[in-house]
Amino acid sequence: MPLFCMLRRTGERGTCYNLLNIRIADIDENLWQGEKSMIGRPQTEEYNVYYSTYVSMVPEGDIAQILREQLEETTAALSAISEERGDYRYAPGKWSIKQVIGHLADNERIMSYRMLRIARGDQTPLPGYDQNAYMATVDFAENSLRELIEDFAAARKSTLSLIALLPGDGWVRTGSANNSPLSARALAYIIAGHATHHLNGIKTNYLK
Ligand code: NI
Repeated sequence: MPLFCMLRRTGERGTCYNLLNIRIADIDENLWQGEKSMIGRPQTEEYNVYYSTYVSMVPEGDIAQILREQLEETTAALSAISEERGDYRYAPGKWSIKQVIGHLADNERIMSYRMLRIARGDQTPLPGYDQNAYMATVDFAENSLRELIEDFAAARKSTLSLIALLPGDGWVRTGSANNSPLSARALAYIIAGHATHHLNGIKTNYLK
């Protein structure tokens, strides 16, 4: 059973990959339709308005495919940055590039953990987290840029695996996090939009 399949263009054959990004099968469009996860865009009542910026940054399409392609694009873009540049901050008090990537991995794990609980029907109110308090406890300068990129990629691959195996009815389940309603599929969009937000920030503020 392939863990992740993508269709490069409508009408073409799809390609399936396992978790190590190794191509393991080709499928035609008919089979693809059967395996494809149809995760619709979340309604606005499925997430706090705070997240609407992130959700709106996600293009139309299969969110699982979008998250997978984002992993490839993000890894490629970050890998082009030199180790020396990793500790660069564009202004005093701003996070370094390494800290932004560390934050991306933290956020990915927290959001996918929320996704699991909510998709399984868990109605326990989930706590928020203070990203600045988290950052104060860890010195990402001690890690290489490459280590941090690989850690983010590991977290994203775990998200992709969770998504690939999630039953369809899990996606529309809604729970509560940080005192607001939140659905599993909204979390998938928030994860994607949040990463896009920070990657755009790196390109704009750190790589000029
Ligand atoms: Ni963030």
